[in-house]
Amino acid sequence: MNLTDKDALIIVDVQYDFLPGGALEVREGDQIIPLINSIQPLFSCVVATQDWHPEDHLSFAANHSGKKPGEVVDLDGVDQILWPVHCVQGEHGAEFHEDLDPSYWEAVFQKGTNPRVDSYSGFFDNARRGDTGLGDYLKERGIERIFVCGLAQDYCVKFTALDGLSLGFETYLLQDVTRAVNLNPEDGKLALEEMEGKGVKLIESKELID
Ligand code: VGL
Ligand code: ZN
Repeated sequence: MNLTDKDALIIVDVQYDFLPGGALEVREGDQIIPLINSIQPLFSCVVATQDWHPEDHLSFAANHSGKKPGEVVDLDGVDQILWPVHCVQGEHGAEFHEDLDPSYWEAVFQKGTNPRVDSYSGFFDNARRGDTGLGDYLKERGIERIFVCGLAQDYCVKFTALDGLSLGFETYLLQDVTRAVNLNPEDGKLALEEMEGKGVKLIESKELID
């Protein structure tokens, strides 16, 4: 595949809380780190997203009395799955893994900062009321194709890819450079099917070099 300066790599939420041992761990999440480091130099534009919640965030089960992670509540008309407390601003769990090389990153887009609405996508919050600026950033940079990788395949990676598509970017998912949280065992597989059905192209990282 011939990469040009119109291509961007988007690294989604490779933070301690989504890695093995973290508050919202993704199995094998750490296995993607060396792959990310090996593909970053192939791109002239690399950006990262960071889940970055205030401690009173309403996606946390702990902030709803009597609720447990996995239960669903209504937040201003939007269904919200409740999560364990994770990626709290300034805490270790919110930091990027130290083995990930940030030297290629042009910018980091933080999301999930409004306590009343969650934000899976790196572009918009789940109510589509707030915008992180990532879409305009990439458009101003002349980007036409985006390559998405990171965590978790069935939440933030999926929503980032689908929003990228809706903004008109030709969108690729790096299938081997993501892992699913799989609250339900099939969620990762269903996410891949949904992305592919909507027009995201599924590729393997080795295809970037061929
Ligand atoms: C994520 C659940 C809650 C993710 C973030 O990065 O996929 N999932 N917050
Ligand atoms: Zn979150």
